[in-house]
Amino acid sequence: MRSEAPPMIKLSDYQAPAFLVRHVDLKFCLHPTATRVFSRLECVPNTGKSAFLLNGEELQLISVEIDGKPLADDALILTETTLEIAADALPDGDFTLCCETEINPEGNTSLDGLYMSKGMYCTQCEAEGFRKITFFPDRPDIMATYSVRIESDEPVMLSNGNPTASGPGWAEWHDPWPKPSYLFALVAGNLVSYDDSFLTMSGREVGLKIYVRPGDKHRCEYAMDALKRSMRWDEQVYGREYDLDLFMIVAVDDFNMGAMENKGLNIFNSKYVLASAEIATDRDYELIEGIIAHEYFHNWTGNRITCRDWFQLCLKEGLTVYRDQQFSGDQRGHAVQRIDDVKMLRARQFREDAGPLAHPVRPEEYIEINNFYTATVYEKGAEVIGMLRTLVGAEAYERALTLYFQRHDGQACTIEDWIKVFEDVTGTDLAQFKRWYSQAGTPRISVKEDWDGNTYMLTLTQKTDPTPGQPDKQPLVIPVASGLLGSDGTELHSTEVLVLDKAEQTYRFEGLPEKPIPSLFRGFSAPVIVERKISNAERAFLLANDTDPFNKWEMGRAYALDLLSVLATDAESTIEPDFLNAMATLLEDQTLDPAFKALALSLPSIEDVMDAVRQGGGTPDPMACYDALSRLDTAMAGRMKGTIEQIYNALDNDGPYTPDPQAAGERSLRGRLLGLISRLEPNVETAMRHLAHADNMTDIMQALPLLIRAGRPEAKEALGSIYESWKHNDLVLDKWFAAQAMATPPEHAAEAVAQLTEHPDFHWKNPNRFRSVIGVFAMANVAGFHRADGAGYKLLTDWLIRLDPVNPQTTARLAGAFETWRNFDDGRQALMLGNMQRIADLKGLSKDTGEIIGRILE
Ligand code: 0A1
Ligand code: ZN
Repeated sequence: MRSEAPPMIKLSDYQAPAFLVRHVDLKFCLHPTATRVFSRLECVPNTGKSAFLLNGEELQLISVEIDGKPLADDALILTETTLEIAADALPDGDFTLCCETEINPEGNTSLDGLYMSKGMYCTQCEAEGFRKITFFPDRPDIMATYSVRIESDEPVMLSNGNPTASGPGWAEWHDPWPKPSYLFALVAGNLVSYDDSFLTMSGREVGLKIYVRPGDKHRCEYAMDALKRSMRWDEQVYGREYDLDLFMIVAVDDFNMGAMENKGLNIFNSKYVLASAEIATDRDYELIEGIIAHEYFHNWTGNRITCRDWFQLCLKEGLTVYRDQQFSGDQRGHAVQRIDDVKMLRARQFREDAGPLAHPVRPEEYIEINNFYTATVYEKGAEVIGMLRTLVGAEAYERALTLYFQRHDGQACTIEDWIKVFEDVTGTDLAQFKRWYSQAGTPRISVKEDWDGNTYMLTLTQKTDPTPGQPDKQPLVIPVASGLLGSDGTELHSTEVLVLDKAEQTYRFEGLPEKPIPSLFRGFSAPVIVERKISNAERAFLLANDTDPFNKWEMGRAYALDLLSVLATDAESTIEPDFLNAMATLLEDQTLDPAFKALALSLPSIEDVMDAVRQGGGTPDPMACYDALSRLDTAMAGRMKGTIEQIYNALDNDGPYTPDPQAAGERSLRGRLLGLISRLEPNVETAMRHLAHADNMTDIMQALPLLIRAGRPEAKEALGSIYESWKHNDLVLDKWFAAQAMATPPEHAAEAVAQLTEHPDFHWKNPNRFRSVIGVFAMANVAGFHRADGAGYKLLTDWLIRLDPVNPQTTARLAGAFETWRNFDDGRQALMLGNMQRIADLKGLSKDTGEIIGRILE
C-alpha cells in the first residue's frame, strides 16, 4: 500500500518522451497464476541523454538486459510503479531493452491488464493496463509496431494485427500499424468464431470473426450485421477503409466497461455482442449496433490517429461518439436518435456539469485517468463536434476531416491539432470556440423578445455558473438554430443558425406579418439550458405545430415538467386538462412515427422532476416526485383510456420478432401504452396477458417491472419461471436482477435489494452482475435509494467498501451515485455525508474511489 497521497497529474506538465519505442516483440508463456512475459523493445533516444523511465505495476521482474547485456544493480531503480534505468547505463544511440517478468492473471480482479474471465485469458490496457503486463513507457505518444508470440494449451490464441504463423501450443501475430500500448490485446481460451467477410471499397477482402464461448455462436448474427454496416458506412460517409486482413471481436463476461477498440481485436462486454429475440431487448439491439460501430470507427479516430496524452481523450472519444451517433441516426432515424442522445446527455452530462465532479471536456488535471471516461469527455465532447459542424457547415466539416486524416495519420495528437484543421480549411480563428474544451459547466441562456409591429427582436444572454476550480466563465460560441412560426402554425422564418458569441446579443427579423413564436435551439443545436419564460399555452402550440421534431418533443417535456414540479410540491393541485388533451391529440396523430410517439408520450425522469423542483426554489422530496409522476401518468391513462386500448391492441403483431427500427418503434409505443393501461388496473391483467404472450425479451421486460411495481403475487411466479428457464444465461439473469432492483416500490426497495445480494447467483465480483443489482438500485430506483432513513445509502456504501479492494474502477464509477448529495434536504445530506466519510476513512482505499469521493466532498 502506498502511504503518501497519490500525485495529481497535470496537462501543463506534459513533456515529450525521452525515448521512443519503434518495435515491440512480446512472448507470453501463459499460466493462470504465473504467466511469463518476455519483451524486447527497440528503443530510440528522443530528447537527449537522460534516464529511461518505464512503468510497471504488480510485476515480478525476472531479468532485464540492454543490448543483450545484464544491467548492474546500481543502474536500476525499481519502485512499486516504475523501473528507472540510469542514463549512463544506456548507450548513446538506439538500443534494445529485453525484460522478463512474471504476472498472475488469476489474481488480477481489477480486470485491468492481463486477467482471467471464466477460464479465458483476456486483456484490458486502456488507459494504463499495459504496465501490468510488462515494463514499458506506458503513454499514448509512444507508437510502435508489435510482434507477439503466445504459448499455451488454449485452443484459440489471439493478438492484434494479422496472424503470421501457428502450431500446436503456439501462435504468432504481427501488427504492422504503429500503435500506443493501450491498444495492445491478447485473448486465449476455448472460443468458437462466427465468421464472415467484407469486401472493402478498394476491393480487398477482410476476414471478420466474432469469438464467443461455444454455446453462444447462434447469437452473433446481429453484431456481425452491425459490423458490416459500420464498415460500409465509414467508407461511404468518411472515406475510411479498414486496413488489416482480419477484424476480430471477442465477447467476454467480465469487463469493466462496454467495449474496447484494440487494434484489429476489439474486446467487448458480452452484453454488447450477444443477441437473439429471447435474450435481448430492442434497446440491447440498439446498443449493440451503436457500440459495434463506435469501436469499429475508433480504427481511424483513435487508433490510426491517437491521443498525445490522456488529457486529449476527447479527441478520440468525442469524435467517435459523434460518428456513432451520426451512424445510428442514419440507420434508425435522426429525430428519435437525437432525442435519445439528448435525454442521455441531460441525465448524465448536465448532472455531472452541475455538481462537484464537473470538469472540462479536456480536463487539466487528474489523479486516476480511469475516472475521466465520463459523460463530459464522451457526450459533451461529441456535442462540441456537432456544434463545430453546425457552425462551419457540412461541406467544410468534410474537408476538415479529410485534412485531419491526411495530415495526422500515424500521429498522437492534441485538441490544438484538431482545431487547426478547421481553422486551415475555413480560414477562421476558432480561439473562442475552443473554450468549449476548457470551460466546464452548462451555459444557461435567457431569452427576451420585443415586437414593434414590424420588427421582431430576439435578445439572448448566456451565463455559465462557477464550477470547481473555475469561478469565472467567459462567453462561448453558441450556435442557435432558430425558426419563427406564425399563429396559424406556418413557418414564417425557416431554420437559421444564429451565432451567440457575446454575453448578450440581439437578433432582428424585419417585415414579419405578426409577432412570431420562436422555436429555438432546433435539433438541440447546443448543449445549453434554455431559461425561457414561456406559457403552457405556447408550449402546447409548439408541441402541436413545430416542424422541428426535437422541439416538438421538447415542448411536451417542458409542459409535463411544469405540471410535475407543481404536483411534487402540492399533491392536492389539479392537472391542467390542456396537457392531457395535447397528449391525446399526439397519440391520435396518424402522421407521427410510433417511436417518436412513444418518446413524446413518456414522462420526464424522476431526476428531471427533482431538478425542476429545485429550479422553482424548492428542495425536492424524492418520494413526492415519484408520486407526482404516478399521478400524472394515471391522469394521462384516464384521459386517453379508450384510444390507448385500441392502439395497444392494433399494435399487437403476431409475426415473428425482428429487431428492425420500425418493429422496435411499434413495440416501444405498445410498451408505453401498456404502462399507461396498467395505471388503471390494480390487478394488472393486461400486463399479465402481455407477459403470457411474450415471445421476446422486449415484451417480457415491458410487463415484468409493472407486475413487480404493483406488488402482485404473479410477479413472484413470473420471476420464478424466468429464473428456472434462464438460470444458466448470465445476460438474462442480469436483467432478472435489474428488474427487481429497479421496479420494487421505493418503500421497501432497500430490503429487497439486500435480499437479492444474498442470492446464490449474485456474483458480486462480476461487474455486470454488481451493476444490475447495486448500480441499478442506486441509479434507477431513485426514490428507493434516497429513502429518508438512509437505508439505501448504507446498502450502497457497504457494497462499495467490499468491492473497492477487488475492483477499484467499478467502485469509483458507482460512488458517483453520491454526486448530487447537495441537492437534498439536511437530513439526507447528513446521511450521505456520513456514508461517504466511511469510504474516505478506509485504510488502503483505491486512488480511483479516493479521487471521486474526495472531489464530491470538496
Ligand atoms: N475506449 C473505450 C472505452 C474503455 C475505456 C477504458 C476501459 O478500461 C478502463 C475500457 C474501455 C471506448 O470508448 O469504447
Ligand atoms: Zn470510445
